[in-house]
Amino acid sequence: FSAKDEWVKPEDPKLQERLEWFKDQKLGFMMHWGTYSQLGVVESWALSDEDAEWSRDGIDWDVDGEELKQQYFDLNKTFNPVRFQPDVWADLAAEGGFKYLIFTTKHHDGFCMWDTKTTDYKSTGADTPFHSHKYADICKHLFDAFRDKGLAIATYFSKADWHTPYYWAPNMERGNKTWRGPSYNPKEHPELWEKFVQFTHEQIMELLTKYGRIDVLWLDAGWVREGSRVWQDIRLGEVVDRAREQQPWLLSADRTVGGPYENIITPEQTIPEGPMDVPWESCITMGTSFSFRYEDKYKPTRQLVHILLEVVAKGGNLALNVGPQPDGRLPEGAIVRMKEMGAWMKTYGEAVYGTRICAPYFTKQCAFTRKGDTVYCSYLYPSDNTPVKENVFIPYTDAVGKVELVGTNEVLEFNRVEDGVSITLPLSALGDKAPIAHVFRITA
Ligand code: FUL
Repeated sequence: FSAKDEWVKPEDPKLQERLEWFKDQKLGFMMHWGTYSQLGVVESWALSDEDAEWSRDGIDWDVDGEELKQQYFDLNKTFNPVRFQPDVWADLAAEGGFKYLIFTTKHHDGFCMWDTKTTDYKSTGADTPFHSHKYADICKHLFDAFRDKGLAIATYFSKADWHTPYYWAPNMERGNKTWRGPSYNPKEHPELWEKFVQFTHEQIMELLTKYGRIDVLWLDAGWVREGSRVWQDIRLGEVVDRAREQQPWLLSADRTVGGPYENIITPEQTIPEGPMDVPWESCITMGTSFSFRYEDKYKPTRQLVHILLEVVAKGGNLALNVGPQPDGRLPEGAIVRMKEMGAWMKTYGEAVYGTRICAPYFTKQCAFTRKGDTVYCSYLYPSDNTPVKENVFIPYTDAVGKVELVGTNEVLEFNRVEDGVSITLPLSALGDKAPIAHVFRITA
């Protein structure tokens, strides 16, 4: 993660404090939802010729080029998620143990999920059948519902916008195919680029001033920045500074850009190899895609919990992504897993929330965390039928005075052995099926 070396500690003590708050949260609920959800393939990318092979897979478009793009852009005319119930989503997220929401206010296709003044290409736009629905201003109702449940709000916002005529994104290296946008060169037409900058700033300012308290501005499309291909400076720092006059707690994640506005590093679909001491958050999909797929396969709850424990043991947060359905409901498979994760976190959350890294961090079998003087070791079982042995070895070499089993609070026998501790599990912990993990609470 190259940006790791460019991470800059904010000077403002308030922001330093907010970063500690961020590290405490551990589990975010990310959602990619937009008109693209109707296609059931992938978010926005069907617009990109460069990515056509996979992003248009199974979409029966017998047109090409601009015509195809028009069909994509026309998806607003059928976007009508009449079964959207923000309170139901918020309830599920709270039950699942999620502490904050990360929502796609606008993905690369430029469709705005809030009532912006900058374009009619939005959930409240006249062409969108949903515009007259009581929840048409999706961001407003979603953010309010999640805040009511005590969750914090992060706004995903794509800097790239393939809908506005002020954006230019040519496919420079690969032939003469272009992404959406007029062929002007921002270097030759700074006045057009400036329009794009103003348009983007206005959108972000709307979100940050009219939609209540926002905790994190999560800016995607890191490639839109000076020095990358042909793009020019989009001066987002100006917006963040302005927004902070009203929301001094605001953190920003300007992905892969580094510098003072990338407060949080955001690896995607991957977990760093070792612990990282900068604030970071991995976004990982529950299924295979960020946006809804009809035939998607979700990771088992066991694997999702193990991913979370690995991320946390390495000092990060997990932004677990679910793609809502075009009708406005969450997929059944996702709901089941959210509930199961929540049930697990109810018992074992003390080893997750509010913890910090603790050597030896993560071995394939064990995930360590620390809260004050208490150390937690989650001993992971990869599957139901992994044998559960009575004596468990954990590679922890610091002083150990007492070991308890989280969940039952039984005090466990242990022996100091070379390079670690051997813990004896009580009979009650030795069932036929391996649990997701045994979690040990260790004090000196
Ligand atoms: C990427 C985007 O291009 C993907 O579509 C997705 O939104 C992911 C979280 O970030 O950069």
